[in-house]
Amino acid sequence: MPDLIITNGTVINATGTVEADVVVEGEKIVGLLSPGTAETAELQPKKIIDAAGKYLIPGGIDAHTHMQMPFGGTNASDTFETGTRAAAWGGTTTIVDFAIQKHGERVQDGLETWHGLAAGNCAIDYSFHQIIGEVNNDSLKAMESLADEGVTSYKMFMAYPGVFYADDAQILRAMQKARDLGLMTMMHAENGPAIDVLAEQLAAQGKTAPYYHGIARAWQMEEEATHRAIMLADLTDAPLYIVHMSAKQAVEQVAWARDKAKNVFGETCPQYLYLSLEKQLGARSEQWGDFEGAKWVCSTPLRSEEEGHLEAMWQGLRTNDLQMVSTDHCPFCMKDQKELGKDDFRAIPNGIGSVEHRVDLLYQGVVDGRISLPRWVELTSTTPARMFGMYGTKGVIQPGADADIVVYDPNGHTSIGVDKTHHMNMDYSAWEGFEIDGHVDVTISRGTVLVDNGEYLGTKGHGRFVKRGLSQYLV
Ligand code: DUC
Ligand code: ZN
Ligand code: ZN
Repeated sequence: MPDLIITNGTVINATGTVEADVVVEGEKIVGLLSPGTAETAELQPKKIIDAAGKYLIPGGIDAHTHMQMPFGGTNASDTFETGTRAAAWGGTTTIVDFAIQKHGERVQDGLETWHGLAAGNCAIDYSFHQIIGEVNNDSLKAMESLADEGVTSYKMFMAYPGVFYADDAQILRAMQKARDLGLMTMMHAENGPAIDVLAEQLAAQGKTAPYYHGIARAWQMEEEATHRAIMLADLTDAPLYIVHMSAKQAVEQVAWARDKAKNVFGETCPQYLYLSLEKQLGARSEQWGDFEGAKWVCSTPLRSEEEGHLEAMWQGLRTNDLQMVSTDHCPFCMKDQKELGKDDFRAIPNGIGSVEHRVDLLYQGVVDGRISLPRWVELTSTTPARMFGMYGTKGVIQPGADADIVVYDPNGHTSIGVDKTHHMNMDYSAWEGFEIDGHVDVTISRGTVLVDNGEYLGTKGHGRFVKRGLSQYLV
């Protein structure tokens, strides 16, 4: 006897849409039936969800989050508990967070620490990428056991000198290792040393408002680093995934590499599709004392809409020069956190919180005619699963997959704001006032209903660690 049948919905996979009833036993999807055949076959499920007029989509996979990340003298304000609960509210059933090896630490210890932070605290399933904050002989050796631990991707930073920064020689050595091991190299591609000089010069001129964060992190810094990362990946034959892309010119570099059939991939984030330097950080935050702009200080930075960066991100999603939309969820409250940079933008902790809104914000792209329904699912679930070695279990509604399913109402409505729908542990919303023409009605994780039409039924500790395989996206 099935535990659950979701009837009368339209199932949307990356491959297309079909009217089907979805049958769930335990944690798994066991069948897709033509509508009505469950009754004819006299299947008597323990529970029925009527999804007439609704979409059934595979649970969202946010492959870039930073729950409780130590950064800029503070910690990201969502813990694994609060952040994964908020994710469930927004239709995300899996996150891939970043375990951190800091300078002077062992990679194994960093991974163990992050397991300790997440275990027993997550509402949804979780996995880890490994940040290699110091490339040396020990960390290169430690990379050899990552795949056995289910951690098949690692991240380096071309930014943040003195914190996570890796120079070209270190990047080259790590990429050689990753190529041999089949690991995916993820890159924060911004020229950190040059950015730091520009930031110092701006501050010396008294230009310390949040707006100048984006001026120091000019698009040339992103284009240059992206190109350099691509060339090092080409030389070493290592697959490369550039995270949180926001500059038109940097995406052109990825497109150029992909046209040469390279295994080079690009991710953008909702903030680079919808939020801009003009609208969020415009003239008002250039004024001394207007600290409002700190809400949108993140890296890479918000860019100019007038210069076409936002449009280029949408175009990249259409042409598949960009394959994924993750959030880079790294929330900080204004009070006591962003405020650390009240007198100097360089001290504002970098990050925006969006883990709750990604599926909705991308659905608005469907409503606005920018992407199709299957592409929405591909960007938010299927490609993250394939890119990071989870496809089949996650990222698709088909027999044998985990029953991670979202019932999405295309006729519903979601108003985003700190006092409205927001469950993230933040005292503001970077998305205040956004209105979405759709709604997450029900979120199901491995057969368990976490969110049911405005009611939260999830539990801390339901979420399990996902051991990932190697990328299933390479050519
Ligand atoms: N960018 C952010 O905005 N926050 C955390 C780290 C990063 O690279
Ligand atoms: Zn980054
Ligand atoms: Zn990040």
